[in-house]
Amino acid sequence: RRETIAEGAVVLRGFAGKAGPGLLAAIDLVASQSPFRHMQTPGGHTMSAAMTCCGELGWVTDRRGYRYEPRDPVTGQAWPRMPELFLKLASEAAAEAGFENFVPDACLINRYQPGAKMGLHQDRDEQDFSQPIVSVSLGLPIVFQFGGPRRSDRPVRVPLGHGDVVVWGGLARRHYHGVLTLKAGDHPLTGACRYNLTFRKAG
Ligand code: MD5
Ligand code: FE
Repeated sequence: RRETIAEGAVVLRGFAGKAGPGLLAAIDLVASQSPFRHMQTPGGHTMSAAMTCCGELGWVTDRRGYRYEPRDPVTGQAWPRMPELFLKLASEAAAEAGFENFVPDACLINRYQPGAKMGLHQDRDEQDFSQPIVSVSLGLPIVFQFGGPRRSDRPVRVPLGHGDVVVWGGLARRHYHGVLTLKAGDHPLTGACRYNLTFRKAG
């Protein structure tokens, strides 16, 4: 159930499967307070994945750039609090991969519908790169692309399905990555969507 895809990148197959219904209910609660939205990139494109956040800090992008904000720019309010189930799952997954005491302050929730994708990029808006990132896939499967420290490094493709959790630490933390276009499908829990929860220590 534990696969290493590169130094510092560990896939825990199905780790979040049992928690699926609870996680979906928690996503709905977060989204009832801070709705999913399609953000603008600094280059003026609209992101194809819809996003919302919870926790002390939320990741946002607009024409001014990428950053973390303590408030949701759509509602003007603080982001919804991080559900206990999210904190528990993220810290258990991190510990399973060798990172004890992981306490995320930010959770980005990505919702992919058929046709949505995320191009190769690095996560580098966080303060502390010694902390891992934990990502949780829910619903429809997708193909993840995992590259190297340079954009030109040829990525490997890793299929990710419902309940799969990936812990990105060490060197992998700074590698280029993205997901291919989501194909249409119907998942018993999420219908036509894939959700990804990305837990980070951002501040
Ligand atoms: C997703 N989301 O499937 C992915 C999962 C994002 C994002 O990439 O930024 O919202 S997170 C995967 C990840 C995080 C940090 C490092 C690496 C991968 N990596 O080194 O490959 O929606
Ligand atoms: Fe990323």
